[in-house]
Amino acid sequence: MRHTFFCIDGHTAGNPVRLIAGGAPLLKGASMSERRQDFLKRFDWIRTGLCLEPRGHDMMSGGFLYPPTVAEADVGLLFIETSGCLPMCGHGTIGMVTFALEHGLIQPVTPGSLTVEVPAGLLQIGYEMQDGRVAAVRIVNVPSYVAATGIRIDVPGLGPLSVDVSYGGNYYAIVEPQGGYVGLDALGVDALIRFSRSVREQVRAAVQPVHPLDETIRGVSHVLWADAPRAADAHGRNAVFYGDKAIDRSPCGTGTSARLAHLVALGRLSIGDRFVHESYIGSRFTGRVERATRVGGVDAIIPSIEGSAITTGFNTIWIDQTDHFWHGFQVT
Ligand code: PYC
Repeated sequence: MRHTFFCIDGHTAGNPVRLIAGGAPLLKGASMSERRQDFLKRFDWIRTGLCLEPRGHDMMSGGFLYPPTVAEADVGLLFIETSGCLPMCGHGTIGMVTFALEHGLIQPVTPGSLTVEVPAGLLQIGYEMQDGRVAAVRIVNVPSYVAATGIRIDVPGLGPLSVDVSYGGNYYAIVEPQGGYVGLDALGVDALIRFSRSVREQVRAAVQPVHPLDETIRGVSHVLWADAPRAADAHGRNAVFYGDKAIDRSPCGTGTSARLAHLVALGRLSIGDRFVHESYIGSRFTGRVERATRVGGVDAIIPSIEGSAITTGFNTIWIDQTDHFWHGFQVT
């Protein structure tokens, strides 16, 4: 049996985005969160087939457009990547919204703005068009908050670290420079991946955060290594580890949101502050602390992130069940 998926491929600030514009499965569920669970239960082979080798690679991510389940939203997004279906993905949202607008897959009621439903909640999106292209997408993200602080771990080869956990649509273990971790360039990608696995495993053993409004959003999935910026006009740099082998090429939208909540909690940023965040490869998102809020009785912020994406081409992909590797594989 051959399944055909019509994809628009591209990247947001260097990290891949595959928008599956044709071939999305029909899902059950009264919200995008319930549809995410239904997709994971019945259609996860589509994710592994399209994200893992031989059709994808370690960093591959993307998703589908769906009709929203709430009247105030224009469109729903479901994210896929190598490790699963994230509740929210910032670089994925910037990419999918850009590709969908540029190719007429979304016709906004109010040009320049959209309300997007994702499993983690509702996003307010602003975008700018220039000569038929989307020049920038700004996401006002879900409430972001610090879930745990001062988790002590000991990473073989790096030594003792104190790690905080913050939520920006996914839960992040945040490692600031300290002790054996003096900055990203001293480590390099291979060591970052190796150390990140140990950090995530130890932090998971210490804390199991659960979102106060949606218990399906749980557990530390990502590790954010914070660093000083390279450029004089930026405010920070980071590398985010996700899946089993990926370092985000973009500055990571949900990671930047989690970091903004973290910096506000530490008293280093205030409401209204702007934060230019560099990625491992030097691409940028501009974050902003929009306002204070509360989530499940906890202090939180509403962050925004702005960035841009580029389409690299159309890709018609077959998942053919006569192919021994139809469901994809990963070399670990
Ligand atoms: O941009 O939110 C993001 C993201 C999550 C994982 C990789 N990128």
